[in-house]
Amino acid sequence: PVRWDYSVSRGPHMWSRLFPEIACKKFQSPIRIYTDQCEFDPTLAQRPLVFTAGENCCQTLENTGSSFQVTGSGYSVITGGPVYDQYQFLQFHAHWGSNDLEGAEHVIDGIRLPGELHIVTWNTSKYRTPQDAALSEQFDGLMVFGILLKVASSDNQEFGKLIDLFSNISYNGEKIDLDYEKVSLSSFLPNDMQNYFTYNGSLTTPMCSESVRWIVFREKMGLSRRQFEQLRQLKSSCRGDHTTSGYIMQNFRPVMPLNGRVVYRSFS
Ligand code: BO1
Ligand code: ZN
Repeated sequence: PVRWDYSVSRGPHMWSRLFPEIACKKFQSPIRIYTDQCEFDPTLAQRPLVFTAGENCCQTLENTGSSFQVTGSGYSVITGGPVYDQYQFLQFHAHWGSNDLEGAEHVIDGIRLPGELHIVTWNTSKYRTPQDAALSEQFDGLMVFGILLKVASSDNQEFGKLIDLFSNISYNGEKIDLDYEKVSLSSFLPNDMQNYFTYNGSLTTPMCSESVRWIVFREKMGLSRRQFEQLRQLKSSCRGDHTTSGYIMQNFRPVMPLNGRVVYRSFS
């Protein structure tokens, strides 16, 4: 398989050359969102988004070489909002920058925040496997929840639990069980799940499949400066591999053209 990353030679500006299929895709993510240019959809407010936590929803924590990732076993589901199908939790990961002036993928009202958390869910009503859902090229395959990360004056306790474990996943490919850590997915969702933007888009990494209903929450999550620094300490190389060095930082894709899509908001 063709390798991709966030470097100059294999990074976002090269993805459409490395994977020519990507070049002709029109409904890509992330995008710029302007609150006053979104269309208010009153039906969204009538159908609240509901998250139901299942047991063992956060099973493993790993370094994927392009982010940290918490993977679940299933049974945590999200219903309501813009969709009628049931979506099951798969994994969450994040994107961040080399400094506090960049890192988020979605840019809201012209402001680029230092990071963005992505909670990835798949449609269990229509598809057989997460893979089928991701490759469907139907906007109902996956639903990804974006939570923008901002700098806060104090540590985020729940995020801190994960960061405390980062010494076990310093290198690409390293993975640990979370069985005894009691990481709860609900603490990574915003308190206010009813105010959000939603649009049809893509995965933000190759193959950038156009299979995603995006939900970007209005409420942001705060991490301390120290916690952002700790994200930037994860390594993109494998343990013992001295041919490459480097840290996971600037693992975000630049904004892509809207190409006539409408972004809806759940609030007036
Ligand atoms: S993102 O949230 O748009 N940054 C994003 C990017 C890539 C994936 C997921 C979310 N990759 C997909 C894989 C599937 C896999 C799924 C869940 O993640 O393409 O094969 O099933 O881990
Ligand atoms: Zn992501």
